[in-house]
Amino acid sequence: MSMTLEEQVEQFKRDGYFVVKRALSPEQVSTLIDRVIAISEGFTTREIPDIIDRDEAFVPLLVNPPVFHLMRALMGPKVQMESVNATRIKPGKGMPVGWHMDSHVYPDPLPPYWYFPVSINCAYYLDEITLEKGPLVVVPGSHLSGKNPPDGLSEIEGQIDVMAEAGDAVIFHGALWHAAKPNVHPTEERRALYYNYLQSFCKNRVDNFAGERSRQLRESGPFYIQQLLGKFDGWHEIPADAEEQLANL
Ligand SMILES: O=C(O)CCC(=O)C(=O)O
Repeated sequence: MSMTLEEQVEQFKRDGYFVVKRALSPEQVSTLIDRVIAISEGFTTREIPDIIDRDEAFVPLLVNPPVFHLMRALMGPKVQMESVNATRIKPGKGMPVGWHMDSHVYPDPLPPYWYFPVSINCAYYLDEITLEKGPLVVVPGSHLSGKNPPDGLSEIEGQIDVMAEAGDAVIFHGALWHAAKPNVHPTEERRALYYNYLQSFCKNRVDNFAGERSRQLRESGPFYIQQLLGKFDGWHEIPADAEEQLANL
């Protein structure tokens, strides 16, 4: 049985992550795989940055309903994007990522409301993620620890491998301790997209949306996309037809 939005929020607050099953349809997955293959030509790094400006197929996912509704329930209505990247890890390349957290903004002592996230990352997995493909590893509840994770990929008590089917999304709190195991599958690729959402009061020093498509969307796109790409400074109205503007994306 599917969970209510309130139950999803409660689980996220407790664990620091939540798996959104079937966030993408099989058709979307197959299109996005083709686009990731096309834009990744020539890259040898793990991450392919600024994918909104590389292909328009990545734009609608900014406001993909099953993720975007939950994101706003968790972060409030004025969320922005920090970055949007892709990875394509070919067989034999491995490319693990050691323990880290994405937000290093850490008050000490922690305020009572510290589940409140500065950022939440959404990883869309375009391939089934098995143990061989190198799952995301998380330490549930570590977003409330107030501590940094150890370096490397050493075993941590309570750690969990997060398996996913193609099209699932995993959203995780910026302070959650997480890592990614290597892709050791002999023949299959591991492809994923990362949509990192940020509180609007945490302006980034680096603009990851400096390309022409991003600039046009920020100037004249649907309201929520303008907001996500950083059009507004400080307080601003949310127009009554903001949701309707997303209907044709
Ligand atoms: O690829 C993954 O499963 C996780 C990548 C990661 O650690 C990150 O995006 O911060």
